[in-house]
Amino acid sequence: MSKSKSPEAPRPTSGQGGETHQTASAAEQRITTNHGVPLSDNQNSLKAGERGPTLLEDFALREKIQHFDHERIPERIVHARGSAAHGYFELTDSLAEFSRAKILTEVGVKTELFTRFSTVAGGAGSVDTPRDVRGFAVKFYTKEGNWDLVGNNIPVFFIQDAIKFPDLIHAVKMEADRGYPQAASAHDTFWDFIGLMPEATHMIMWAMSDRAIPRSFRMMEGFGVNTFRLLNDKDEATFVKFHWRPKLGTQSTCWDEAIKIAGADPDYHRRDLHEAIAAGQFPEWEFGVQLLSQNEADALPFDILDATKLIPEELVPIRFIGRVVLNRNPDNFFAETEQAAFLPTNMPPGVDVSEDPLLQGRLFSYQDTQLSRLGTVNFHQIPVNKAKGCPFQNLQRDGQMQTQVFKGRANYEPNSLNEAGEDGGPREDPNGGFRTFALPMEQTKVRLRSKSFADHYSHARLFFRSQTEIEQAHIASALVFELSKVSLEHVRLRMLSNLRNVDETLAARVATGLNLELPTASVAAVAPQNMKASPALRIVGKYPETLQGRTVGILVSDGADGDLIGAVMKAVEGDGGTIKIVAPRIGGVTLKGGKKLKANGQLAGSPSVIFDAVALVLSKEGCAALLNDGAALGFAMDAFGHLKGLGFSPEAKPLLDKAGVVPDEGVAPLNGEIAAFLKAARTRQWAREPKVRSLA
Ligand code: HDD
Repeated sequence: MSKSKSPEAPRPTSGQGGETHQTASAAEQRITTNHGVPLSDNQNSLKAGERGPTLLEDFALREKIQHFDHERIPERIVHARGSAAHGYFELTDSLAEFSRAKILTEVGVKTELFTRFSTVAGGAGSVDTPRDVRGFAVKFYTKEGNWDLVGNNIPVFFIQDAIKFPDLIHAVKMEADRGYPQAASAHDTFWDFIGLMPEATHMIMWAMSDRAIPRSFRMMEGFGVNTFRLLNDKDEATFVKFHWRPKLGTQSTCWDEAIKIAGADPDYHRRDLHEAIAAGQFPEWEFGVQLLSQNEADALPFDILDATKLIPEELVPIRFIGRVVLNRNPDNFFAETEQAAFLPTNMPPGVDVSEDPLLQGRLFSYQDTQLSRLGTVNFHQIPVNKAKGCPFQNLQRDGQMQTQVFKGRANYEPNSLNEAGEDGGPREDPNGGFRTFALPMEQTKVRLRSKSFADHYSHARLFFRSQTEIEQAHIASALVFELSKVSLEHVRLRMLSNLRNVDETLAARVATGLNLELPTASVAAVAPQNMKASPALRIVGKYPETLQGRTVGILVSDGADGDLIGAVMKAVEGDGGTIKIVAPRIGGVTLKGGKKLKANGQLAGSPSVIFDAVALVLSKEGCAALLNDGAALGFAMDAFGHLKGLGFSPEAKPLLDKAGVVPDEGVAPLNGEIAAFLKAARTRQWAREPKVRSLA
């Protein structure tokens, strides 16, 4: 073989006097090894001759490859896929009567925080929109240490006792022998487990509701789920549940849409959060508490230590005490989002746990899991985890990746080194320090579930019966979808038996959807009660009709009316919405009159599922050219099917007709009048649903 260089593929010769596209202009920008040795060539490994083998001596190559080989760390066992942002909490109403935590008593003070949203079941590389619970974890960097509220977008949980958590997660994740399905609860092992755990039925109602297919992280409610305690100056305790309520309202996708988004944009939620913050549209939540005394808790017909139960707002109203704003994207995904370690054990003085047996298990698990994920007891020194705005100091020493350089001899306590003029190190603070609620106890050791946890169906019934008809139909249809993916008939039948205890009409609808005979009802440990409906648990009809946080996609063609496009853009943006132009080709189109319009997305890669509303502004010829284009037809058909507002220039009508779009209130001609389209674009067209989909 010839040793001469190939003329087509010139060898980069950076650092050897040859041409290079990237030489350092200043010493500070020089690329170096991890130990600071500047490099002259980052393009070529060191070889014995131009075409010879690579030399072991090449420390720069070895270091670079070795570091790369170790880039991955274990992903979270659950909640592996997530996205995060920095922001702040501002207290507007003091809880001094109930808590001595400064963050809950200093009105007007802003506390930095870091929030990570996640799905539960899928791996780190899974998609954003499966049917799943969403994690809602907040780390407040308070003056008195980090406070981590590690919640979800659903206020209850599947199980009552932490000892069942590994079983739950094994059942929902990929099946053990085949390694699928990824990020989906619609499979045998999940429903097998759920059917055998009637305590999960309430959570299942939520997981089958539209709450589990959120439109955006910005449009999710957050809940601390477990019951906690607040402790005041006198160490008096009050039970507390934590709530976040999104300013944009709680909003969801349609199931068919969520499935399609998974293909069109697997990073849909991640992108949405990042782009909103980058555009200065800062996501915001009201932060609230439900407070109740021991007596009030005792008077409830359920146990507040049972995480499968919620406290209806109609019984104990939420007191909103502040706001959370997310205003800064992380600089580096790995360093911040991936290495963030949330610990339910992180609480400032004035906040304390309850005896909820699910929470009690969590108090062990998170600290433990961080050790295998982050590899060292010093993970609290990673910048995103480090306490800010307060000193942290103790006598814990050494360990892998220790970054603190301690001075002096005081690594034990008590000591009297100060008497010799040395620094004696930090001391405990009986007044300002964390104190645990002095819960009176004299008990027998048992492995028992409290009888007060035995009612598994009343809250499931409460949730289902509190929903609008639309939402009830979605729950029934989601159950049909999921159980249709179950291959074991006895598993389907068992779920139907359990559902009869929730609501007979629901069980019958699901049975019809599966084309199965209704089996006898399972025996409930405690007969379900009819609780007073809680309209607060609905989504439909509650979120604000606004274009804020919503994106309108305009499909355009060559020869389209630029004035009309401009008018739609102005109106949508004026109302707080975002516009994306979609064109058959990414270079854009030439409008009527010759002006060019650039596109944000190409039609095949920008289906209507990624927009909240669409407008089709086409020329006659442009429309004709798209009539046989599946992507164009799908654009209109899906927008209509997903109950979106749809505006169209008169020339685009043939495309709508061919796509099966039937005029209704949400389908608005754009002939000089934009108000009707704007109105339609601000919400979903629920009235259309029965015409486009058969629901259970
Ligand atoms: Fe958990 C992560 C939420 C019960 C054990 N959990 C994790 C995250 C969230 C929740 C949001 C991701 C945090 C992040 O973004 O890094 N978990 C919950 C809620 C629960 C719950 C709301 C019920 C009230 N979890 C729960 C139990 C156990 C765990 C009962 C174990 C006994 N959870 C973990 C964990 C994780 C975790 C294995 C995995 C990775 C991590 O902690 O950092 O320790």
